[in-house]
Amino acid sequence: MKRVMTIGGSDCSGGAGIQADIKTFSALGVYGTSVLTAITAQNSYGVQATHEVPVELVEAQMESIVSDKGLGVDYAKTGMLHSSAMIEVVAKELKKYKIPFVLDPVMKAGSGGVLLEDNALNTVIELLIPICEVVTPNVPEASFISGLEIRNKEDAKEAALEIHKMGATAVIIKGGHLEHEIAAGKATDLIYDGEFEDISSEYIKREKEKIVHGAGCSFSAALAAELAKGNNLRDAAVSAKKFVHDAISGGEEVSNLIVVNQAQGLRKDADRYFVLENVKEAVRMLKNTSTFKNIIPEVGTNIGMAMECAESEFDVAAVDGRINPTKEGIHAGFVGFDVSSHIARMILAMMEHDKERRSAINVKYSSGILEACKELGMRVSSFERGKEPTDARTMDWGVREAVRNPSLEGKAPDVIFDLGAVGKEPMVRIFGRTAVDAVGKVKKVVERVER
Ligand code: PXL
Repeated sequence: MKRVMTIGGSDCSGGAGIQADIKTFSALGVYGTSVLTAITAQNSYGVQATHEVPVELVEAQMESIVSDKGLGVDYAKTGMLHSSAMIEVVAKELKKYKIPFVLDPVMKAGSGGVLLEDNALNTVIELLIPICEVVTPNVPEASFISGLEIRNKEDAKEAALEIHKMGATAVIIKGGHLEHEIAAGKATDLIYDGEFEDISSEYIKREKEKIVHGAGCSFSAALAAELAKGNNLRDAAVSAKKFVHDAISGGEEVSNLIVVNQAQGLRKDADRYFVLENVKEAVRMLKNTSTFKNIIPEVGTNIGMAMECAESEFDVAAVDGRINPTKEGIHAGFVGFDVSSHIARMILAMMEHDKERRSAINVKYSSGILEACKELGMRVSSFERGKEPTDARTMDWGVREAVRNPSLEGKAPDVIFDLGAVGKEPMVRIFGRTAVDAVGKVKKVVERVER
């Protein structure tokens, strides 16, 4: 495993600084070490206090990591360095051990607090820019470093050339601050390492946007992690940008704040796998329930489950070609994503009302089945196909109708049935948190019906 060392300040609010770096390193599969240069007291309103760590202790932390045969460093990144004296010692150590590093020229916190003293910018330019592999200013930082006003992309190019002349091997000026880009819904990073290149992504505008804090730190940490793994600058920058994009777009709501979620990509992949395995397990349970075949409707059964963050049918797993009774027992097609629009739309419509209710299965309609559901204490609702508007899609419309039933008092139903129409078989749909949960309900229903 590659080892990446961050040198920067603590953000007690957990959004930026060392905390963001460590989360990013873990998410990207590198081993993170951290050298603390300062402790900040901050929250979503601003930085309330800062205390610099003595420079001797910063030097000692770096020596401890570097001198250990087991630990060591493959790559580093710097964040909040605060003062000239700090920059001097950090530069000395990085140079002494020839550690390649990403320089994030942090000057201000997202909330406006000072993270670099005014007179220290010259020391960054003098001592760190000439020895870094890549420097990652945002537009205001690039403007301060180059001394040039940046209003558009041409200005950004001028600034990048200027900073490159100062000795940085490569410069990445992060977009996200240029008005016309934001207006066009884009955030474009400009890379210069002798040649120019743009990396664009969609600009994510969140309602509580000012709260999104730590994106810059996560970007430079992700860049250091990807470079440590041996990727070239362009590939590393593309990966780092995607990482931050996902962390922001998948940002978590913590009470009334939205925080950057560095684990978003991992969680999404894990959930995709969980959903797939859960539906497979549910299908195995159905196959092992011999009486289940008695409640399979004419059109067959399907069972599906959606990912937590499901946006479309692509995020819902189900059985390809449905589950049908055969002479040998119950037959089911393979389980995969995006194989049943019907069940997917039913679940997505339910999740508009209750995000936790991610699974559905359809079974035959009979008064006995419906009675059994009610006796088991399930909340039952229905819709009438006759009332369906001509331009509606049955499942989306039907679920939304059934969910609105005032007798539910705002709670999500466990069961939605309809009595069919000409050429349309009546149907019962049972919902659950997971596919296994939904099948658990189905099993109870069949047991009761068979009694
Ligand atoms: O985003 C840069 C940054 C770096 N380091 C610390 C910070 C911040 C921003 O708030 O607090 C400690």
